[in-house]
Amino acid sequence: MTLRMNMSYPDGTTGFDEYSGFLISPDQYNISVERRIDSAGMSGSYILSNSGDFWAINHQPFSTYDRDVDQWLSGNCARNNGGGWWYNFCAHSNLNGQYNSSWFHYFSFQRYTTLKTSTMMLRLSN
Ligand SMILES: [Ca+2]
Repeated sequence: MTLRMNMSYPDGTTGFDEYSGFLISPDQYNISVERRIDSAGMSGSYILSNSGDFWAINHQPFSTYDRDVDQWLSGNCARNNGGGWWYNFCAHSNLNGQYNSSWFHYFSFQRYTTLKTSTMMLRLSN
C-alpha cells in the first residue's frame, strides 16, 4: 500500500509526504514503509530509519500511554509526547499529538512548528 500524509500550518502552508510499501504488522502494529515516492514542502525524511537515526520510526511498534513498547527505557514516549504513535527513542513526528500543542508536528516539514491539520491516507498499490 501507499501511505500519504497531508499536513498544513495555521498560515495556510501545505505539504505532503508519500511512501510506498506501507504495512502494519499484526502483532505489535509495527509500521513499515519501503521508500519515499513523492513529497512537497519536505526537507529530508525522518520516517525512514536507514539513516540510523534514533528518532526515525520505520519498523517501530505503535505505543500508547498504557502500552509502552518504545525504545526509551526510562520513559513512555506516548505519555510524554501526548499521543499514541510509532515511537523509537521517541520520534521526529507525531500526527496524533495534541491539537494546538508543539507535540503536533512533523519534523521533515518545518521541524517542530505546530501543525494545524494532518491526514493520513492509504491506497492499494497496483
Ligand atoms: Ca519506554
